[in-house]
Order: sequence, then structure tokens, then C-alpha cells
Amino acid sequence: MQSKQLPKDFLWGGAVAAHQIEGGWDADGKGMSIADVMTAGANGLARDITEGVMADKYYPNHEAIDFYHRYKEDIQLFKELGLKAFRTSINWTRIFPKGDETEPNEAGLQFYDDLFDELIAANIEPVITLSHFEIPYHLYQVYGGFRNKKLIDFFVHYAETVMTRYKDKVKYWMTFNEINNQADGQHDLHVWTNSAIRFTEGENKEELIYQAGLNELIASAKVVKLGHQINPDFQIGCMMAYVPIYPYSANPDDQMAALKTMHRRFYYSDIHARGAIPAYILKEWERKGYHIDYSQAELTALKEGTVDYIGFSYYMSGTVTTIDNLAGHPSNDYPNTKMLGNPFVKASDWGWQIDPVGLRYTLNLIYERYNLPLFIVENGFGAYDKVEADGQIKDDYRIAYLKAHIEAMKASVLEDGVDLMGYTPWGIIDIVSFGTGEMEKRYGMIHVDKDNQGNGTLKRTKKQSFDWYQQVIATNGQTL
Ligand code: P53
Repeated sequence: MQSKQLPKDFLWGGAVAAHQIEGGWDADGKGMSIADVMTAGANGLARDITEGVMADKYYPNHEAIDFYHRYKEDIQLFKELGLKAFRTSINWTRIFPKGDETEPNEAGLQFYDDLFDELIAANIEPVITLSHFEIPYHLYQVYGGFRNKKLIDFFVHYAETVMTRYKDKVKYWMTFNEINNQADGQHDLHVWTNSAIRFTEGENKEELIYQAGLNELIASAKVVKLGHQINPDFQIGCMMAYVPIYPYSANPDDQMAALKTMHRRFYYSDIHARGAIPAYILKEWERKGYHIDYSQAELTALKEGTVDYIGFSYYMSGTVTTIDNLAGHPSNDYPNTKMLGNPFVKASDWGWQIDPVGLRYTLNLIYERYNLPLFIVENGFGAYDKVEADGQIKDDYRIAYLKAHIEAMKASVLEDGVDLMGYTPWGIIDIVSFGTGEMEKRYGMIHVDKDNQGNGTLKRTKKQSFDWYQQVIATNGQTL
């Protein structure tokens, strides 16, 4: 008989990242991370990356929502919500403040011991990202970030330290968050947060990002292998941003342009999952005369460290065309490719196209491609919320977004047969936006009283979506 229900052990959860939630940026021996030098931008305005922390600038991640000091109360709310899993990251600089030390900072290790104990006591499974835009700033300053192969060893040493320490507390791991965000090498912020790289004058950005990405993929593979030695029960995944790119029209060139644009993103998960550099990339490097440095031993490492599952974020889809008289942003994937809006879908206030069918499409596409378990570790709706005079927050637009996406996800499992481990919507509690540094681009089901300038009491309030999601979890997705 065909099952009409999601698996009983489906991991309903919520997701965040350490730098967007913790604050305590220099507490208890923590070092400066790449997120600590990112100023606040705004809707449509990029964040600045400063050389060190400057006295006259506002850095929203320094305090964030002060989870570092309030995690016990917050976990009580997660428990009330019924979360079965909570995805966060370990803030690398709490463990190795500079990144190149041999000995870890015990106070940092103790913090995550306490945090994981608290989650486990609340029956919540920790799902841990090792690197979510929190590379030690020192590794940029002294080594130039992941352009330098020394970072492979620093990352492996850090991962080995925390995987050993938490081997009985954490089962689900991911290596590099949204490693493919930097794919085209054109967005300075993404290159910074993925790789701790700032370009120098005259550098070939694309070539450099291929090198840095490959260095990270090698580091990831080594950690997957090592993690399985530390505890064979570990489930270690990658973490990809999947933004499916559709052909704008039925023009065969648009189909090809969409495929080539997807290749650039798939490059990362193809290596994570298959353990080899795909032919389409080797050909591209050859065609463009790129010299990407890798050894035979590193190729072996890639092969020996393929992931157990594919973790990914899904927020939106995109569209490309090659049709001459249509205006869009130029892209370098296929001759004359442009990215442009999709007339069939609406967008959020930040221009992110809302496309629940795209989630079902992506789940099918990825499952067919890798035949590995999938885990949706981010999905959600960044929106402006209004606190009513009586204190209520009626975020029915967020419920509508999540409901449509959960329906699409259920269809992929129940009708298409996708093997899906869980669903952890993004920013379960309001946090600092990664892209803009805003507090008021909110994703949460729990509101945090703080504005874009950093004012507010930090008080937590349940939104309408809190009660809704509580029912969703309690009924294993039956009541939406
Ligand atoms: P914010 C682009 C496309 C998909 C996911 O983003 C992305 C991005 C980056 O802008 O990032 C992820 O906060 C990332 C999170 C981030 C979240 O999406 O810009 O893993 O750290 O907060 C949402 O709205």
C-alpha cells in the first residue's frame, strides 16, 4: 500500500547560523570572524566588509539576538513548538580564535557542550554546520582565505576537534554552508563569506573561485572520511543553495543556457556526492586556460569522502534566456545568457521569486541526480512583520509561503518517492539577515524585539505562525 504519511522519524525542525543569532562576538575568548567585520546594509544595499572592526561602524552580528546568553529560554520555546531538530553552526572562532592554533579554546567548547545538552534534554536533535560564514578573520589576514591550501588543514583540525568532542551528542553534520553561493565569483559578499577571500586588482575572479571552491571540497571530503572514523553512526552531508534555473522559453538555446547555468552550481554537489571533478568543468578549465592546482592525493581524498546526504536551502527559482530583445542581467554561462524575472511567479519584498513547485522540481532533480537522502535545511519567507497594538503578529503571508512549500515537499515524498530526512525552516526565531544585515527582514515564528539600527528589548514573542507550525509538527504534516 502506498504510504500517505511522511516517515514517523521525519526531522521537523528549525534552522539558524551561529553568527546570525549568538552575538557575544568577543565573549569568553572568541576570536574575530569574517562575519564580525560586516556592516549593516539595507534592502537593495550591500553590506560593507571593513578591514578589522572600526569604532564608528555598526556591526549587527556583534550582538545579534544574544542567543549566546539566552539560549536556555529560547530552547524552551523550541520545545513548546515541538521541534525535533535544531540546525545551527559552531562558530569556528569560539573554538580556534585565530584558526591556526594547535590547542582549542576550552570556554568555546564548553559553550557548545552546554547548548547541545540543553537541546538533547528538550528532545531536540542538533544538526550542525561546521562552517556557516564564520571563518576566522586571522585566516584571511595572514593566509588570504581559502585561496591558500593551508586552510584545508586548519579546517580539518577544527572539524576533528569538535567532532571528537561532541561525538556522542551530535549525529547530523554538514561541512560548508551553501558552498555554491560563490559560484560565479562575482558577488564580493558571497566570496567573502564562503571563502574569506578579497580580490586583488587584476585577479581572475572566476579562476580563483574555482580554486578556493576545490580547496573547500577537498577539506570537506577529508572531514567526511575522518568523521566516519570518529563515529561510524555520523551522518555527514554537504550544504547547497539550490535555486533552480528555468529556461525562459521553449527556444532550445534557452534550454541549453539553463543547463549550463545549473552546471556551474552542480559542480559543487557533483564533487561532494560523486567524488570526482565533472567532465564539463574540466573542459571549461581547459577552454579558458585555467590552472587549478590539485594533486593525485587530493583526487583520492575527494573519492574517499563522499557525503551521506545532500542538505540544501531552497527559497526561490530563477529564469534565463538567450532571446536578444529581452532585457536581463548578463550571465557568463552560455553565449548571450541573461537572467530575468519569471512572469508566472510573484516575488517577496526583497525580489526573491516565490515558487513552491520549484521545490518539488528541485527535490526530484537532485534525487534523480545523486540517489542520496535529501534534507531541506533552509526554506522560508523573509518579510516585514507588524506588531499590532495588542502585541500580536499576524504573519499569515509566512504561513501561506510555508504551507505551499510543505505541500510541494509532501508531494515529492508521497507521490514522487523522494527520500527526504527532514525540513528545518530558516530563521525559526528572528535573526540578522545574512545578505543585508537587517533585523527587519524576518523569517521567524518567534519575534525578537530589535530593529535595523540595533534598538529594542530583545523580547521574544510568538507569532501566529508559531501556533500553526506547532500543529504541523504535532500531526506530522497532516494539518497544514
Ligand atoms: P537572507 C541567496 C540565495 C539563497 C540563500 O538569506 C542565501 C542567499 C544569500 O543571500 O543565503 C542563505 O538572510 C544563507 C543564510 C541566510 C538565508 O539564506 O539574506 O544560508 O545564512 O540568512 C536567507 O535573507
